Amino acid sequence: MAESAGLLVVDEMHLHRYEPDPRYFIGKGNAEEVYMRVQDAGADVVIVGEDLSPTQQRNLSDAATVEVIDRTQLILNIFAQRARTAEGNLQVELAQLQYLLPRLTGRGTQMSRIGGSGGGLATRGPGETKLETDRRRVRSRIAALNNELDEVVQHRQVQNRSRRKLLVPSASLVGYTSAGKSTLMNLLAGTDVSAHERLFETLDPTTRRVEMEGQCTLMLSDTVGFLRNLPHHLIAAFRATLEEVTEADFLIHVVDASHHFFQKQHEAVLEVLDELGVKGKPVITVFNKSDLIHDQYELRRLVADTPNACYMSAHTGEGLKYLQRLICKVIGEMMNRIEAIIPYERGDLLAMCHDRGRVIAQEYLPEGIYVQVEISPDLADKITPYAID
Ligand SMILES: Nc1nc2c(ncn2[C@@H]2O[C@H](COP(=O)(O)OP(=O)(O)OP(=O)(O)O)[C@@H](O)[C@H]2O)c(=O)[nH]1
Ligand SMILES: [Mg+2]
Repeated sequence: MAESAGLLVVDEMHLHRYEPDPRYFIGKGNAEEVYMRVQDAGADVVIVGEDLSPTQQRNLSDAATVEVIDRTQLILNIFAQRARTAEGNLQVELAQLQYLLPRLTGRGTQMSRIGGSGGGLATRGPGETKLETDRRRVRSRIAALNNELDEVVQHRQVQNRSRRKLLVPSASLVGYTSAGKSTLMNLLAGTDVSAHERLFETLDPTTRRVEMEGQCTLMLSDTVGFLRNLPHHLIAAFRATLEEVTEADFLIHVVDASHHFFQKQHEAVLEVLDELGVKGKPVITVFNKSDLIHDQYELRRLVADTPNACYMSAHTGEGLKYLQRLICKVIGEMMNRIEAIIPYERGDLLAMCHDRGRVIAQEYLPEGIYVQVEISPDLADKITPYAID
């Protein structure tokens, strides 16, 4: 993560404690060792791979004589570097300020110092003006950001609603950061979404209409990657992603099967989904990066043990056909199959069957057009008046 933030790691310490020290997190003796090693290595910044209380962070920073960053702050810094759109920037600023608020002490703040030129992180922090702000001002800024985000969210909901009127089934790509969601999005949708081995490459969701070789059509969204113990206020800030995920008809969970800890990552994503209140949606599990795996037997076993799963390489395209078939299968299961005789004057309904559904059979009869079609439940309602048993 530190490297993803653009930092050069010059030294590492691994510590075991039964309980975090309330004052320094790592214990006073360890804090003194950190100071020595910071001096030796000439480090600008110390990163602790867990979350610190504001007091621990302050004390440790005093002991080390350099800035101390905890896990959440590091993630926030990566987010700040990745944010590209206005909404992305609003989300990151909101999350940073929420993190900052309990850490404001009137003697300057950790967050603002990173944003400045002092630290080793070249990021866009909340900005210099925040340095002088008191809690009240931060709170009012948080309120203003929330309002701005509300507007953006409302605007998108309008878009989503008109998208829903098309009644094409929608799916969200979800998964651990760097699992290959954007790479898969590009492969399926022919998009040009940025894919990179850096963490959290994607911050803003992208949605495209995708056709699976004429067999089925869906609206596919690429979303922000998840992470083990994703801090809660970060989740709250990423409403755009949340909405895509909670509003999708089904999810495509991309797992980097070549990763040493892919099982843990798999579980972490399921946990985050649970926290987001996403339950009961159909999930397709894609074991990705098969090109990096030698043991194909293991992959097959994984797929066999997981419902609605396939393995593939978003990089080489291997296994793409299986995924496409799986997607059409899941969509098919969500659709209603109807047989109807549509009167000749209702050509609009016939056109709808062809545009939005999958016509399995069609025949011109004297009393109308016989169709057998798979179509979403909402559209099926329009045809049921002409349905035959
Ligand atoms: N070898 C191999 N590399 C892959 C495959 N899929 C993705 N990658 C690489 O994995 C890295 C991460 O891919 P992304 O598509 O950016 O991953 P992501 O899930 O969108 O990541 P975030 O946006 O950070 O959540 C990139 O360097 C990709 O080129 C694959 O099937 N095989
Ligand atoms: Mg991505």
